[in-house]
Amino acid sequence: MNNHLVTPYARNVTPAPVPGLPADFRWGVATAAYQIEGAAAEDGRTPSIWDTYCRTPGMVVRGENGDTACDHYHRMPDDVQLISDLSVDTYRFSLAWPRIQPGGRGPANPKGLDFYKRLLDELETRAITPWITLYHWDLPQDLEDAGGWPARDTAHRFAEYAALAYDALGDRVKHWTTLNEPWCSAMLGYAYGAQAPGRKDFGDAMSAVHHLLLGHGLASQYLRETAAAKNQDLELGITLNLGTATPETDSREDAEACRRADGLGSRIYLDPITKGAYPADIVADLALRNIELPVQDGDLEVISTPLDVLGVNFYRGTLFSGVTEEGSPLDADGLPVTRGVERDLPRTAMDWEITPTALTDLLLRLQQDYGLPTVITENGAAFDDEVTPDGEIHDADRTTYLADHIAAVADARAQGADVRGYFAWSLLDNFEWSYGYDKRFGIVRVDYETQERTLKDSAKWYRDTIRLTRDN
Ligand code: IFM
Repeated sequence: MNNHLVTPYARNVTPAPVPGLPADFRWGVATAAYQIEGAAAEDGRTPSIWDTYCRTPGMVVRGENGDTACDHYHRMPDDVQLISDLSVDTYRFSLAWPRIQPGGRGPANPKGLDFYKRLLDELETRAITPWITLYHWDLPQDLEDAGGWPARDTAHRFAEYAALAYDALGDRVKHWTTLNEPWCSAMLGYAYGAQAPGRKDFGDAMSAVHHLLLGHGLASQYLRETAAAKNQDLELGITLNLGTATPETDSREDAEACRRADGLGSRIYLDPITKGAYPADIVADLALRNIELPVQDGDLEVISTPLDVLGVNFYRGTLFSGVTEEGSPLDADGLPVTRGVERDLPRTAMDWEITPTALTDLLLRLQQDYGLPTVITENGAAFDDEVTPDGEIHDADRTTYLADHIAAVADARAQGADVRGYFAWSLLDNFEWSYGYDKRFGIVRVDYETQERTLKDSAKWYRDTIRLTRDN
C-alpha cells in the first residue's frame, strides 16, 4: 500500500432507497468456483491451471491454494440460506470445468454435475435466480499442457464443455455467461505471468485473446441453437472487466496512451463481439510488433453471435500518461509508453484507486458505443477488516464503496444507460488468486480456521438497501 497516498474514505452510510433504481432492478451476489468451492480432488475433479500455479513456488502469497477455500462444496445449502437472508434475487456463480469435464475432454462427470444440480435445487427452494458463468479461469491443466488458450483447439474444447453444461442444466437456468474477464485470462495469464498459467509472451497472449473469443462465440452459437430447438428461455452474455482511460494532460502522447489502453483493455473484446471486427488501430499497433491475431475465415461471424446482455465487472478507472516519468515517449524496449499515473485518491487494500464516477462514465460510454443492456456482474472492494471483541465487522469503507458505486449506477441510468442489475463481489471472503487469502472482498466474513460465516456491516447495509429500494 502506498501510505503517502492514503486518503480517508469511509463515511457513515445508512440504508435508504436508492433513487432511480426500479423495483425490478436485479440485485445479486457473485462468486467463482475455484475461489470458494474447495474439494479440489473430490468426486472426479482434475487439476486446473490454478491448482498447478498455486503449487509453483513464489506465485501465490504464502503458497496458498484453493484446496479447501471456503469449503462451499460441503457447506453449499447453508451458503444458499445466507444468500437468501441477504434478500438478493440473483446468485452469480461459476461452474468448475475440471469438475464437470475432468481433463477437459470426454463425457460429463455425473458427480460434478450433481453438485450444481443440488445447488440449483437449493436456489429454487429459496426463489433465487441462478446466473451461471461457464468459465472463471479454471482451465483443465491437461488442456494447458496441450497448448492452453494460445492453441486454437482450446476454443473447441471450451465449446464442447459448454455444450455438456448447457445440455445438463439449460432447462433450469436462463442466464448464461460464457467467459469471465478474458482480459485477465489472456494478459495476466499469458503476457504478464501474474496469474495462471504464468506465461510471459505477448504474442501468445494475443492468440489467447482470439481463441477465448472464438470459444465464447462457438459456445454462444450452441447455446442459442439449443435453446431455440428446445424452446428454452435464454439470456446470454459475456462478462468483461472494463474501466475508463483518462489522459493526464491534453498532450498527443497521453491521448495515444488512452487509445492503446482502451483498445487492448476493452475494444479488442467489445468490437469483435458486438461488431464482428477487431479495432483497426489495435490491429495496426500489433502489426508494428509483427503480431497478427490468428483469425481464420468465419471466426468473426462466430464471435459476433448476438448477445442479450453485457456483464460489466468494474473496479476502477485509470489516469494514463504516454511518456515515462523521465518524459520519454518510448520505453526500454522501444515501445510506446502506456503508463498508469497514481492519483491522490482513496484506495482499497488492493491499492486500487476508488473512482465511482468512472463507473457512470463507463456505463454511458458502453451505452453510446455498443448499445447492449448491461448488468454489473462484479463490483466491490477488499479492505483490511477488523473483528471487534463482540465479533462484529464494522467495514464502513466497504459499505461506503458499495453505496458510492450503486449511486453511480443509478446516475448512469438517469442519464440513459440501460443498466439492469448490480451484483456485489463477493458474497464471501475467498481465495483472491495470486493474493491468496490475504485480501478480503466478502460482504460476509469467513474465518478460515473454523469456516464460520459472519455478516459484515456492509452485508447488512446491502440487504436493507435492497429491501428499501424494492419497496419504494
Ligand atoms: O476476485 C476477482 C474475481 O475473480 C474476478 N474479478 C476481480 C475480482 C477481484 O480481484
